[in-house]
Amino acid sequence: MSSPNITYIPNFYSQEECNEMFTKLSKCPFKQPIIKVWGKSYRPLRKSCSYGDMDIEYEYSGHCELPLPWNRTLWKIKSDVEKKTGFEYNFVLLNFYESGQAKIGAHKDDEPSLDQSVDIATLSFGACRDMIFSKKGCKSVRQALEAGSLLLMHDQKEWTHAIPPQPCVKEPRISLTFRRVWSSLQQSLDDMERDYSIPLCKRLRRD
Ligand SMILES: O=C(O)CCC(=O)C(=O)O
Repeated sequence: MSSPNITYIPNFYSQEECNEMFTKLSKCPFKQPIIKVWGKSYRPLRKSCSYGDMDIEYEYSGHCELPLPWNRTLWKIKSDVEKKTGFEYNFVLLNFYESGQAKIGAHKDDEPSLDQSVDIATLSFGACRDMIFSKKGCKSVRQALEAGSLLLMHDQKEWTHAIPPQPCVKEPRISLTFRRVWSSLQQSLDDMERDYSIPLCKRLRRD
C-alpha cells in the first residue's frame, strides 16, 4: 500500500463541544510515565493517562497502563465514536501536549495486546497538530489534526505515525486514542490454548 490506510473526519464535534470537552478533559490526572524506546528509559514531555474496562491492562514501550474506570465525559465520547465506527472500544489513552515542544516519535500501535481488527480512533481537542505517516520507500504523508476531528487508522502493519515537534504552536492539545485491547482473562485463555494443543472447549468439558 503506497498511502496510509486512514480516514480523516473533520468537525466530528463542533467548536463549542470541543471547548467544553477540552475543559473537562484537562482535569484528568495526566502524568509523565517513564517509557523505554530502543532500550533507553526516558520521561517524555507529553503527559498521559488512560481509562477503560476493569479487566484491562495495556503495555507499551516497557510501561504498563492500568486504566481508571470510565468517567461520564469519556463514556459519552466512546459511545459517539462507537456509533460512527461500528466498533466496540474498551480502552482509551489520553495524551496531553502542553505546547508544540511536546511530541511523540514514529511508532506503530502493534502491541500483541491490541485487537488489530479494530480501527484505532483518534480524537483531537485544542491546538491543531500534524501527524506524519511514514513507510520505507514511500513519500511521508502529513495530516493536520484539527480540533474536533476524528482520525481512523484502519491498518497499523506497514506505516508508522508520529506527532513531530512544532515549536510555533504555543497552545495545548489533548488527544484520545480509543483501542480494543484483549482483556487479561482473554489473554490467559489464549495462553492456555497455546500451551496445550487440545482445544480449550474440550479441556473445560467435565465428564
Ligand atoms: O496524539 C495523537 O494524536 C497520537 C497519539 C499516538 O500516536 C499514540 O498514543 O500512540
